[in-house]
Amino acid sequence: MIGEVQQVRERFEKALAAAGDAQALEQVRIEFLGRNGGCIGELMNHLASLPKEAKPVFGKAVNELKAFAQGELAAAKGRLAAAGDAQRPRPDVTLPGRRPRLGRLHPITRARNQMVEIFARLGFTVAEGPEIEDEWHNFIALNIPEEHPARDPLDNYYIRDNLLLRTQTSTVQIRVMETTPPPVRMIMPGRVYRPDTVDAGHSNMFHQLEGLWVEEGVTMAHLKTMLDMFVHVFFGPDTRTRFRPSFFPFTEPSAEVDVSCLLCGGKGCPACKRSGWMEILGCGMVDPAVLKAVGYDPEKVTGFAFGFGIERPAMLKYGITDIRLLYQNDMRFLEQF
Ligand code: 2NL
Repeated sequence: MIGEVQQVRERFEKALAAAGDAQALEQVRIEFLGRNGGCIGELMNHLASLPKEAKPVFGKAVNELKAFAQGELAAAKGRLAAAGDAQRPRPDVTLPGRRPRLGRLHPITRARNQMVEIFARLGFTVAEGPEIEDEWHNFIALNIPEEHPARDPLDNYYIRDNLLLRTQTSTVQIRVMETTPPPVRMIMPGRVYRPDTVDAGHSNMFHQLEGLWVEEGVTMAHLKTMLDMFVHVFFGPDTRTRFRPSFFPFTEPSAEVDVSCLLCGGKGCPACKRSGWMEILGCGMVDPAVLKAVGYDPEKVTGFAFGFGIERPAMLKYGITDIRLLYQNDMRFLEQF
């Protein structure tokens, strides 16, 4: 009986060697391993007629043949598939690839990132807050009284009573101070909204970055040093600064800061209206009334604050002459940065 198993094995090997394509292989599989009438399966039918002692030996031999046939068939199938692949034309890996369309950061984002990075190196952390605000955070805590023109309903985007789009990011500074004891040294970049008529130089939505440092012993000297350092890194080491006395309800004393004209270097040109200077930011020592409003003790801590728009310095740096280009998502414009 073992001889019969050997015979089937030899027939299988011959048939397999002769099978040249997938269809022939499948025929071989059906002939030898087919569920109904496959030769190897049929061998098992002899089992019943064998003497008891011979049964295990025979059964083992048939099972080994079955495993062998399955393995050989799978290997032959693999060889056929590989040969087919070799005949198909292969991709030319020396051709230049498809260049991926690289994205880039919006010029406002780039300018903001640079500003944030400079202040981060001076020890400032970043805070953000809501764009919809109440009158406490946008006006009252900032010492802007009810009758102040900045609170005119026509000069603000009111959503309803006591709810408006923020006009400056000082709102975030108020929120931080209300929830954090001093010292705080933070910058607040973000969008702000004012119903101005839109033209080449104005937008009713723009970006602002405000800064605040409150701690025991902070003076106007710290303020001047920080802002000088910022201007020299952002606009270049040859840029000069000028602090002019000014007034804001939330700072006392207050100043406006000019930089030497970035286009003419200070000689005077149309861009700086022949003055040689460009105004870029407002600043001052935080008014004691503001410190009191957030629960700080103005007898113990002092602080400075400053604020500037991101658009104007960004436009000066990148040579953009119309602010509206920044909001139109025109790829021909944006791809230049
Ligand atoms: C500007 C420039 C400024 C501030 C913003 C500020 C924030 C707090 C307290 C005090 Cl919480 N001041 N921010 C200070 C000075 C100028 O923005 O020209 N604003 C009208």
